[in-house]
Amino acid sequence: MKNLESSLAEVALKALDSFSIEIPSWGFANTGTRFGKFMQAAAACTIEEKFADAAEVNRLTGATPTLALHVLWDLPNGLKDVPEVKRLEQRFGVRSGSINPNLFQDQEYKFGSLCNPSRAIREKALGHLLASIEIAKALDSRDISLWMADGSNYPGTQSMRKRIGWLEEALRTAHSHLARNHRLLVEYKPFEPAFYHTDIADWGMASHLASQAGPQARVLVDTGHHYNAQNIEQIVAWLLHTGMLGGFHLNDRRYADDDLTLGSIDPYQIFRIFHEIHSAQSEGLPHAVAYMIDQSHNLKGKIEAMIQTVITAQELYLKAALVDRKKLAELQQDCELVAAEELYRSAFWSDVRPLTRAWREARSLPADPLEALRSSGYVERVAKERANRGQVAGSYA
Ligand code: RM4
Ligand code: MN
Ligand code: MN
Repeated sequence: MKNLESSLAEVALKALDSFSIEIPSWGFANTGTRFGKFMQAAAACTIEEKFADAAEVNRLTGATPTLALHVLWDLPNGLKDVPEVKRLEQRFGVRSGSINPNLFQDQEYKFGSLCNPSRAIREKALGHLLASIEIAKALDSRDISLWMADGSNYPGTQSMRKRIGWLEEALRTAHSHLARNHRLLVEYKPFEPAFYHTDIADWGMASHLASQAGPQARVLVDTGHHYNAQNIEQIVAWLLHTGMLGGFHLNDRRYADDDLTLGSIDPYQIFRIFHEIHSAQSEGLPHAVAYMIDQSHNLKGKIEAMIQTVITAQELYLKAALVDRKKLAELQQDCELVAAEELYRSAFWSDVRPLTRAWREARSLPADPLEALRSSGYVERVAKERANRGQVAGSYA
């Protein structure tokens, strides 16, 4: 750090030290599109392999201490699988992160889970959500992260209002089972797999449901879950203002929920989102914001893509940390439009790579994690080990 201007270096150290990103177990598994899967020899099939890959990402980046788990894919036997997960946590030095219930794969969920017209199916879905909360308790995970595929495909075929009521009721019950340190994160998405209406289509609906559920519920913003041209940083500003921001599923998109590499299409948007958070933090943001990656690459090497994403997130987070917020507030107050915009933009355009590199060196991490992955031979080694064992069927897992 000594060669860098000391105030900049200080901002960088502080910003990067405080920025951890959770990686998803499903990001290491074979995934595909609705047209097919391209298998990768190095893809992880077992929970042990997923922990091993997560540990490799954390070893090289120093920024990913937790692994998000999807209950059905990672703990198919529910609570019974917890001791094994705990052993893996110890062995690989990575903790379990958010617990993601799966309310979209079982045949019964064809017409919905928590919003299904059938009481029995709603109860089954609630049972799974409550079981997921118990898993979070047993693993000492803070966040239970709920995404549902519920919705309908044809106008007039479902009562949207009845479904709101069922959902409110289910989330209230779920909330009453949370431990004191838990948070229930409610994710929204306006399309896919339902294409006429989804039961939690946007941040307003998610925020309403979270407030109805209770004080420990928050909204989860997946950056891929918006219509084109949506001003996501404004949504983030609102959620910060109302105290309802729980965290992010980070990824990029061009058309739909593409789950492309963060910043590969619109890095400025992620910068603008991070700016809102830094700005709220500088005014004493009262609660935690979880940063989680939600990407599962079909074409790129999975570990490589994960590391590339972590690096990109750190760079954009740091760029946003460099905005001179005091000066910006003055320019905003005086309506100095061009000067304000130039100040904002110049932070985005500054090359922070020397700073991230210096941070890594100061923390005894590889200066170039992607290069370190290549020279470690990890991917080739696990590809060989994993090549000939049977593939696990099913999406993501
Ligand atoms: C959804 C959503 C969820 C993720 C699933 C696999 O589109 O983003 O967060 O758990 O995909
Ligand atoms: Mn998501
Ligand atoms: Mn998604």
